[in-house]
Amino acid sequence: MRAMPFLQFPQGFQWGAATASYQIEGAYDEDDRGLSVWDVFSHQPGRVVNAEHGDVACDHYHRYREDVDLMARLGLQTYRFSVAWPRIFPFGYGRVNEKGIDFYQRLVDALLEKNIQPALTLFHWDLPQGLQDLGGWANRDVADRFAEYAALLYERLGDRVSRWITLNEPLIFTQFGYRLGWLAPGISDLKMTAAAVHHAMLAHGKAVQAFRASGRAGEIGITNANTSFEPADDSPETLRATELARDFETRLYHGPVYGKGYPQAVLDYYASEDAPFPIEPGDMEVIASPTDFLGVNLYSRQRVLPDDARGVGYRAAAPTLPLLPMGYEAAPHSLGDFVRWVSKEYGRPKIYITENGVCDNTEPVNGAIDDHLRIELLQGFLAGLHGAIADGADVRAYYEWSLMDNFEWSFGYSKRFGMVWTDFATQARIPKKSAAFYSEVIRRDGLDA
Ligand code: GCO
Repeated sequence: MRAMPFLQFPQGFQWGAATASYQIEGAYDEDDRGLSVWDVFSHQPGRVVNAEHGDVACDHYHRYREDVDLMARLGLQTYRFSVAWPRIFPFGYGRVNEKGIDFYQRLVDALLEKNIQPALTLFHWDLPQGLQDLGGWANRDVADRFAEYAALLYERLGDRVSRWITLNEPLIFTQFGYRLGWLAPGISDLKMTAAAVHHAMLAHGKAVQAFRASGRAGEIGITNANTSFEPADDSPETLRATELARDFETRLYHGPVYGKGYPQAVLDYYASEDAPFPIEPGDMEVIASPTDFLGVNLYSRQRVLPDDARGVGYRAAAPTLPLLPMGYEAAPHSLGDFVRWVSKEYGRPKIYITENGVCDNTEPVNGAIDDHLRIELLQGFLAGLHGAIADGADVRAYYEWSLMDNFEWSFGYSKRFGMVWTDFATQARIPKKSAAFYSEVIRRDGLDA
């Protein structure tokens, strides 16, 4: 028998997993935590499948020690989590809540004890409701409030956290939260969307500046949501439409970080809809404050066609690959493709894959969860990533989404992304077959082709 070729990842490559505060913590009203937009939104009728919410979620707030032990048993080398802003500032600003800071200090200490490097996301969608009441991301002041919150965390956690992510997926929380209304705060208003996008990017820039001013050692970057866009055919119109998709969904959130500004086509579109970007002098310089890495989240691809009937000039073409439970295509090649593209587009930045994963709802049979679809697709994603690295992309870490099944936003608990099964009735955690697969990848620093 011939040995299978082995895909060896580079020396020092880190393997991890990711979660987010509202999706796992629960304890929504404990230790003086304030309410977030997600507490309010998820309790409104019709917003979340089965009227589910994150009041308890994975009860991680009480079980973080066991969860860190579990991470250690799986062999994780790094763990990406987010801080719930309303635990630190119950209203978003003003009074600091020491109990909230204490929780994250204990969590980080537990990680460090197990030799797991913390990667801290400052904002993963749970904006304090107190700030939403003032207009949320549509109010320019939010950028300064965010920088103050960030500065406090640098001061109180920066002695033990050295990897910082400013925002998770501004594309998603602005477009789905302020234009489509499918996510908190559930608004549909194009003017507010333009404001939210710009203020989110400004908040990112101010938080980067605050990090440099803090004098803390370490690195900081942004995490964007991505789709690998593919032209559905070779016509010049379709190629042009694919660039427009990249403008509206990718370059809008990356360009300004790398000093390229917002794409002109996007600015023109919003202006033509009477929703101009509220850019003030100096803003673009703040947003372009140099970062240390780029966080890449990616789950799938999308084929693109031109569409002149839509103001944006493009639309998604019909899927040709099997669909996953989330409704998008099973396209493992998309990770390597996107990483190649983004690496080239922005001058080969250092990249962390801050999220990649698969929803696989396979149920336990005799206590075992054989989530083979997840394993198969992860193999494909990782093989593609290996190829992109071989082609020169500077990728240093991979965080699987997610450590355990959790609250999947408007899908509630109906979509399971975990490598560990969460029994939401008992809070038992059962590692799935894909967890064993991933542990083996970590142990060998690679996988069979
Ligand atoms: C996102 C969020 C995660 C999701 C994950 C699975 O990418 O939308 O960062 O919180 O749970 O992506 O859909």
